[in-house]
Amino acid sequence: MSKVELQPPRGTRDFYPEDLRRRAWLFDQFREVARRFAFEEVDAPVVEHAELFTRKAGEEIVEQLYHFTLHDRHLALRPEMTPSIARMVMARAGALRLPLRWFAITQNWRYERMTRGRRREHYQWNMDVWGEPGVAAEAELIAAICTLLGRLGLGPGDVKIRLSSRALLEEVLRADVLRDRPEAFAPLCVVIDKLGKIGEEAVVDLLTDPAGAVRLAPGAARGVVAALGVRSLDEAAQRVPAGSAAVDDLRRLFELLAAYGLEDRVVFDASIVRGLAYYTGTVFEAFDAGGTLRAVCGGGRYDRLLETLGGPSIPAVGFGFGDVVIQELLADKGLLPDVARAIDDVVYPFGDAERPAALRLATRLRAEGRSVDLVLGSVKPRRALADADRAGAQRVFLIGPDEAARGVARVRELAGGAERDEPLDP
Ligand code: 4HU
Repeated sequence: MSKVELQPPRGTRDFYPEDLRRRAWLFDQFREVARRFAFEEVDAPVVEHAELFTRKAGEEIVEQLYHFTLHDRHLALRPEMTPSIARMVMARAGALRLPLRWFAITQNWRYERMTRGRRREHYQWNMDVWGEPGVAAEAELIAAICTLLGRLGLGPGDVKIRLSSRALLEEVLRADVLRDRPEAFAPLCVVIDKLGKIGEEAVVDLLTDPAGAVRLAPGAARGVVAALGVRSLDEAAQRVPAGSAAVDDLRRLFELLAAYGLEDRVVFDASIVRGLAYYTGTVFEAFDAGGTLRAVCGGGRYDRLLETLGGPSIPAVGFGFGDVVIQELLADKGLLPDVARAIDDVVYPFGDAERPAALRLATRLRAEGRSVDLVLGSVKPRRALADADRAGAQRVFLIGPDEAARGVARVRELAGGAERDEPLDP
């Protein structure tokens, strides 16, 4: 047989121990923040019925669905967690106490066709609040993101959250270019989300494409792009009727964020719309201040997702925070830790005769909760000590013929080099 391919499938990653330690460290940060905000962890299968994800708004996430048919079932690897969470909420809608706060850390998949150097999987920390229509939910979620960023050493000068509202944009457009075409709003958002990536001309082309879902007149399309350029919430407020619910919500949200002490972390940015069709209200993304990387995280309110899946009406808001961009940013800033192994003790029998005593000692230490590396095979003392040092162990228990005869182990503290005897059976 020819040798197997050593690279994992294109766009996927192996995690060697040092990589997995770093990933586990990041996930621990996610979990710790989720715990402090009293969110409960959930999970769901990575394979779902493809129809859970298919929508007709032209979203990249749907066009890149990693899907296949097996035994007449059309299945897909999840490209994001929100639809699975929605399915879980819907399945128990009558029995759940709302509002609920759930989080998940999941591997998500996309079948990216232009593949050179592009990834097909990533992990994402997802936090959602279901059953709370008010912006207190948004404020709590954004506070959780900021808590995480702060723990990682990223201050307001490093990462800012840009925030807007699709409800506000919808108010502006409904009074004008979308007066007769309310159904064009979601696909319009999907298109204008691409503004930063493909530029104004390409966005106007898509908004006016006679074969597209939006089909604006050229002047209207330019007006939409112009509306995204408003500089402040006050300026945006002048474009909607007085008493706009969307403006009131945004003002209230900024008040709450200020009360969390986050006024320097979150800014209004009318150009934020997000690329998913299901958002209905607040939308936000976090970016590095250097402006060189993709979004660190993003989220928003999606009050009608459950209805579109055939369920009851339950308001919801959430975010996804990926594992890739944050690690790039932390690496750039020298904030990515080299996570050491966490071995406590190495137990080292000199030879076969001492092995039974050594494994009894290892078993006792393990029962005490210590992480114990029992040296296997016959290893030279220098090698055993060097390995113990590399593994970051605190202590080495050496058992040679003399120690075994006296019923002790020679204990060496690797930090200071101090040595003493300790009874094998205390
Ligand atoms: C996405 C979804 C699944 C996998 C990857 Br990589 N990226 C969209 O951010």
